[in-house]
Amino acid sequence: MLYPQANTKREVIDLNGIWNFKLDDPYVVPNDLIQSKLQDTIPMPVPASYNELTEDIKIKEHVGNVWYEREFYVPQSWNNKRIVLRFGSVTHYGKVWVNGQEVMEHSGGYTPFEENIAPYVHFDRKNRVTVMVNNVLDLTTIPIGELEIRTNSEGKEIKRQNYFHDFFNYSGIHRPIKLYTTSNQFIQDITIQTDVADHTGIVKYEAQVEESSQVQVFILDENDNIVGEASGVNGVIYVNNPILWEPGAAYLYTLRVNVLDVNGHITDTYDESFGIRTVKVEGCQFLINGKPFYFKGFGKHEDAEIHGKGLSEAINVKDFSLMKWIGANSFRTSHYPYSEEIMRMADREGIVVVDEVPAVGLHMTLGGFMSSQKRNTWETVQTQESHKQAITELIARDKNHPCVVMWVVANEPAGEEEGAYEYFKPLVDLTRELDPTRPLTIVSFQAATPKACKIHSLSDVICLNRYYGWYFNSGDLETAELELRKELLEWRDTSEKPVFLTEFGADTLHGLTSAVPTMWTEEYQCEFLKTYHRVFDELDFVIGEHVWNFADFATKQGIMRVDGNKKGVFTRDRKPKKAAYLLRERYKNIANYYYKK
Ligand code: GCB
Repeated sequence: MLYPQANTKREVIDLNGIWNFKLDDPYVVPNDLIQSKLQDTIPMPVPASYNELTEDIKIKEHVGNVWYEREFYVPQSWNNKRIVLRFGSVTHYGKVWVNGQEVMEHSGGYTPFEENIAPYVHFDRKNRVTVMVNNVLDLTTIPIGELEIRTNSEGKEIKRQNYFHDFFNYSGIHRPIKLYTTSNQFIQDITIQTDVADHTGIVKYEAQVEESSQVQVFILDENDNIVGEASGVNGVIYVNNPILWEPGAAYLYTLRVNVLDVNGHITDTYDESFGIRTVKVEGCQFLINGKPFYFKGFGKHEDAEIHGKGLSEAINVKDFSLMKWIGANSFRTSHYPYSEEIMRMADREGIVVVDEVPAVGLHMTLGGFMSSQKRNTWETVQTQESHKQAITELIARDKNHPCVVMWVVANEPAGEEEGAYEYFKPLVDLTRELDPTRPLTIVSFQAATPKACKIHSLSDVICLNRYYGWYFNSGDLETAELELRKELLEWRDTSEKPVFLTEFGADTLHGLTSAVPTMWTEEYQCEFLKTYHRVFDELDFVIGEHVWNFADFATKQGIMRVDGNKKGVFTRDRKPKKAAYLLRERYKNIANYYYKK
């Protein structure tokens, strides 16, 4: 799916800013509501999570529908064009009306959706766009959740959203809303796959063009020189001696697609940037451009004070700056697709991305570990369809990003439970069919040991989230080290695949110190990391380490967390804890390539 682009043939209007907002409380019948403007609204920014922008707990913890509305003009010069209304993401479900007419709906809180609204807009007066957002998670959605509705002793209905993942269920319109034009003869999509052989870049492209007569394609280098060209909706272009996209040294080419009408006039054009690079798993190595790469970095979150999961370009720039400062070369989009804006920045900055589907919490026993109810996950969830949709939409959105080197089909599912293989096999097949060029993985939960795990054969890289020394062997790093080493060696013998520690970390209260490293202190976080580092450095099949987490982040209220998850190497407002200096020292001495001989 193409990102909205203003160019010689396309225009973009930004609909971000303050919208009118209200809770659906009491429940409002949509049909009544959309005939006239929303009443009794409060101002609400887009993009942002709505949860923490007022002092009202009812808004923070709201479960169900909320409404957003604003007015906008469409320039008369846009008449006779396609006018596409596009949402970067609405979490988790959105339904959209233009001038009271329903135009689209979308489930899945982290991927874009759009529709041509030309038939519904006025050119001689204001237009009104109304969006209903719903944040309910259930056993059919990705991520999953369960809605608990009960009546209290006073007869009042109490609604509670239970969910099995460890980050706050921020909701709202999280990413930009844009209106853009194309001609009626237009480029719907572009797919680019690259390979390299004998100093030649092989660029395979496919353009999906509506009502086309003729298609021209050019490859431009960073100085806008044409280095290759072709015609037709698909083909292969060879680039001699290409400058490869490398971690830490990004080089981006542009694939320009022009659509021409019968008279040879250009009716639509689109510039898609891409990198020439290869990715491959071979033996116990992860190869980028044929060289063994070592992942150093973090599992992250889109999370910040005040605006929650709403896009902030400022936070993103700050985070990339901190990642560079500390010497990281990669991050994982735990536990959902991040904004398109982040992905574009990672391409540009040469940061490697492990790209994750929002399939988190697929583990009924883990999620419900405080309850006596034990359910088999795969007999309980009904997520196969939404999971397929989430995979399809992620790959459609991110397939052309050189920064993306691996797909994550799920985080910590119940891989040790009966039925896991049958659940995942079709999803993995789908992922490979949609993108045969990148490896994939299913990130493993601690209970899915080499003996217990039923799904590791489906992954190209064994990705492990491990908490020896925290949830297990709490406070005992000596035992933690032995257990970690033992398990990793078992993985080597069981799988003969590369092993990547995608999570390991200790909750740490910034400023809490102790000469004797004890849990929650900054010193313990440092000792914890050093313990893991010792083991990683002994084992050549360990090809990466992502600390959990880059920064402290918000979680739901509960007895397990004090003001959120504190496993950040940085605080939530991005101040370094002591561990940041330790990591910086380590990362500076780890090259991107050939760290493990
Ligand atoms: C995990 C999860 C992550 C949690 C983390 C923790 O394994 O993947 O979402 O936040 O553990 O801190 O417990």
